[in-house]
Amino acid sequence: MGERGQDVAASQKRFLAPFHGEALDVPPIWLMRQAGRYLPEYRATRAEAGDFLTLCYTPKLAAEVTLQPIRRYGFDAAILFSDILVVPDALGQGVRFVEGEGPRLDPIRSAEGLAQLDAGAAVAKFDIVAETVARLKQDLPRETALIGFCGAPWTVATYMVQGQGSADQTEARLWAYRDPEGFQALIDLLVASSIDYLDRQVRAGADCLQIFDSWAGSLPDDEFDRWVVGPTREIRDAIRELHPSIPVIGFPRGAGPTAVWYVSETGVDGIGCDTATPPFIMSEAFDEEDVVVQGNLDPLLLVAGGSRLDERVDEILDLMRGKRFIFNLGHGIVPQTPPENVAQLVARVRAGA
Ligand code: 1CP
Repeated sequence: MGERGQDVAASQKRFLAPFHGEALDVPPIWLMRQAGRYLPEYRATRAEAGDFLTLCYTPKLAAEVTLQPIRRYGFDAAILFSDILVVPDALGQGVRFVEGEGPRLDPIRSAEGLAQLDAGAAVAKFDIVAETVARLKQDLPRETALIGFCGAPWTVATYMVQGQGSADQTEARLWAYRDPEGFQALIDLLVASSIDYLDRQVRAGADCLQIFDSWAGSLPDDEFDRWVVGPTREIRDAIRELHPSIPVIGFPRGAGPTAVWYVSETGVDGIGCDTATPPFIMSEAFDEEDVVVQGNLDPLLLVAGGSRLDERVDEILDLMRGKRFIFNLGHGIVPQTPPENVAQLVARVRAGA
C-alpha cells in the first residue's frame, strides 16, 4: 500500500497504524511473552527479585524486564511485565508461583469463598502495576507502543476455581453448569476488577490493551457466549466509554471458527489468532469485520529456527499483505527459544519478504 511514511508519522507509533485503518507494507511486530526466561538478562533480573510476584510488584524491576526485549530486538510494542494472576492476588486470594510447577491458588468454589475477596483491597496492588506503566512511559523509545493487559474473566476464573493450571478447566466448567448464578458472581467481580485494572493502566500511559483468554477454547458455544463473549463485551464497552481512542485486542485462544462471532459480538479492535488458525482463514475470515488481525507463528517453529522458519514467515506475510495486520506468535514464546532465532524472525519480517 506504500502508506508507511506520512500516515505512520500522523499516528507516531507504527504499532498503532493498523488501528487507524492503515495496512503497512511491513507489519508491526511484537511477541507474546517477549519478556521471559529465554533471555539471560531476564533470568538475572528474576534472580535479583527472588520471587515471581515480587518481580511483578517491583516497578523498577518489572519495567526493566519489559524493556529488555525492546533493547535487543526493537519490537514495535512493549508489553507491560505482569501476570494475569495479579488480579486474583490483588483481590486477596492467596497466589504463589511454585518453582518448576507454576501457579498455585487457594481454590474458590462457592459463594463463601467468593465473599472473602475484596475489590477495594485490590487498588493498592493495581497502583503498583500502574507505577510500572508510568516508568515505562518515561523510559520507552517514543516510537514504541506500550500494551497493557489483563486475563479475560473466564480464563482467570479457571485458575481461581481449579487452584492451578489444568488441561481441561474441569472445576470452573462444572461450577458454571451446576450453579450458574454463583459462578456469574465470580465473573461479575472479575469484570469489574478488570475494568478498574485496565483503566489504571491506560491512565498511567498504556497505548493499547490485550485481553488474554487462553482457555476460551474449552467451552461449547452456549457457554462460550455466556462466559467468554459477554464479559469481554462488558470490558470492551467500559473501556471504550472511558478511553475511546485506546484499541483493545482480544485473544480467545482455541476459539476456532467462533473467533469471527467473538469479534462481531465483543467489538474488539484487534483479534489475536492462535497457532492452529490457518493463515488463509486469518486473511479472509475477518474481512467483513472492522478488525486488525494479529498472529500466529508457531512458538515451536521459533525454537526450531532455520529455513523452515523463514519460509513460514514469508507465507504469513504473503497472505496478510494489504491487510491491517500485526505479526505475532500464535501463543507465548517458550523458555527454550534461542534468542538468535528471535533476531532472525524480526529481520525476516522487517525485510518484508
Ligand atoms: O519467570 C518465571 O518463571 C515465570 C514465567 C512467567 C512469565 C514470564 C509467568 C508465570 N508469567 C510471566 C509473564 C506474563 N504472563 C506476561 C508478561 C508479558 C509478556 O508477554 O512478556 C503475560 C502477558 C502473561 C500472561 C499469562 N499468564 C497468561 C495468558 C497468556 C498465555 O500464556 O496463555 C497465562 C495463562 C498466565 C498464567 C501463568 N503465569 C505464569 C505461568 C507459568 C502461567 C501458566 C500456568 C499454567 O496454566 O500452567
